[in-house]
Amino acid sequence: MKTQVAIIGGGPAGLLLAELLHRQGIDSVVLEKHSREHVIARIRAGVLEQTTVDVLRAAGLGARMDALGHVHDGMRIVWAGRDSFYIDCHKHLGKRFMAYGQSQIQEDLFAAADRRSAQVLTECDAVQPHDVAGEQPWVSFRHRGEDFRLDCDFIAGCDGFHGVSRQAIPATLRREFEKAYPFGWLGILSRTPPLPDITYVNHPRGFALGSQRSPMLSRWYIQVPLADTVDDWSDDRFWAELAARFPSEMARQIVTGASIEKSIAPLRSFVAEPMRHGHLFLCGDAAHIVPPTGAKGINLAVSDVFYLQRALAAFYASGSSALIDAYSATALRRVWSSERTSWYLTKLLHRFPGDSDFDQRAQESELDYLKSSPHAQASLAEQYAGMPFEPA
Ligand code: FAS
Ligand code: PHB
Repeated sequence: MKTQVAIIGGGPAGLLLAELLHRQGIDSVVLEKHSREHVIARIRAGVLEQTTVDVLRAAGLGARMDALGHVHDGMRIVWAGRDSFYIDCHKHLGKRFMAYGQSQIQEDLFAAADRRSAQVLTECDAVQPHDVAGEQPWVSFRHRGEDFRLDCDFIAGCDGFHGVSRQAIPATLRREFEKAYPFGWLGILSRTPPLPDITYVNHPRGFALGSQRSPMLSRWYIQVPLADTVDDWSDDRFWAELAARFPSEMARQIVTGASIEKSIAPLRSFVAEPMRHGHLFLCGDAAHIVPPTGAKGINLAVSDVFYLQRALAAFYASGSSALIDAYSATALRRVWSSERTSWYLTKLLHRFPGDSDFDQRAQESELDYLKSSPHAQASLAEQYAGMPFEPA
C-alpha cells in the first residue's frame, strides 16, 4: 500500500487530520487499533474551545454540533458552600464554548470519512512505524489476519498516550515532563437535566464538577482517592457526595438518576518533546496529557492537527518545509500554555492529600480575589478560553 500521510490512530486527532488533509487534496490512510463502536463509545471530553468549533465548522463538520451542542459564554466556579463567580469568556474576549461530547464528534468524523469513502482501517494489530528518520518511512500492521506494509511520505502519530508513535522517537532525543496527581475523577453520565452552567466546585471534601451533553443528559465528576474503584461508588453514594460538595441551593437543583456510564480517570500532566522526528509528527494525547480541570485535552489535539495539516499542505503545495520544521515548537507553545492553565486550575480547585485548613483558606482567599477583581477574571478567562492559533 502507498499513501502520502500514514495516520496511526483513529481518535479525534487522527480522523480530523485525515479530513483536513483530504480538503487540501492530500491522501492519507488511518490505522486504528479498535473497532469503530469502541472508539465512539468512549466517554471523554465535552467542552470545545472557540478555535476547535471554528476548525470543525470550516471542515464542514459543524452541522450536528450546531444543532445538538450547547453554547456557553463561560464556566461558573463555586466554593465555601456559598460564593460563586462566572468566568465570562464572552464578555472579556468575545469567545464562547460549545458543550458537545467527544463521542458525537467521533460519530461526525466517521460519517464524514464514510461520505468520501476514506481509507480508515479499524481493528488493526501490530501497527509499527519504521524508518521515521530515514528516506522512506513506512508502517507495518496486521488487518483481518493479513500483514501489510504502508509506504508513505509522512507518519502522523495520533495514537494517544498508550500508543506506539511516541516511542519511535529515540529516548536519547526525547524529553518527557510529567506531574501525576494524587487523586482521580469519578465521572458519571445520567439521563437527567444538567445545571444551567458548567460548574466547578472547590470544597474541603474535594473537587466536583457539573457539566452536560444535552438538555436531558448530564455529566458529573467528583474527586476521589486513587485507590477507589467504581465498585466503591453506588449511584446513591455518588449523588449524596456530589450534593455535599455543591452549595446547598445548587445541590437542591441537582436531579439524580441512574448512571448510564461510570468511570474513574487518574489525573496527569505530561508533555513529550519534540513533537516531530524526521518524517514522524505527534498529535494530541500521543504527545501530551492535561488534567481535565481545564477542559483542554481534545482542544489541544485539534490545535496540533490544525498546525500539522497547515504545514503539510504548504509542503505539498510549494515544497517549502518551513512550517514542517516549525511544527513542534509552534504546537508546543500552545500545549504548554494549556498545561499551565490546567495545572493552575487543578491546584486551585482540588483538596490535595496533606492539605491543611490553612491551605483550604488560602484557596478560598484566591477565589475571593478572582471574584473581586475584573482584571484577574479577564486574565483567567483569557487562559481558559484557549490561546488563538499562531499565524503561519
Ligand atoms: P485518543 O486517545 O482519543 O485516540 C487515540 C486513538 O489511537 C484511539 O482510538 C486508540 O484506540 C488508537 N490507538 C492507540 N494505540 C494504537 C496503535 N498502536 N495502533 C493504532 N491505533 C492505536 N479531555 C477533555 O478535554 N475533557 C475531558 O473531560 C476529558 N476526559 C477524559 C477522560 C478519559 C478517561 C480520558 C482517557 C481522556 C479524557 N480527556 C478529556 C482527554 C481526551 O479527550 C483526549 O484529549 C482526546 O481523546 C485526545 O484525542 P487523540 O489525541 O486522538 O487521542
Ligand atoms: C465534561 O463536560 O466532560 C467536562 C467539562 C469541563 C471539564 C472537564 C470535563 O473541565
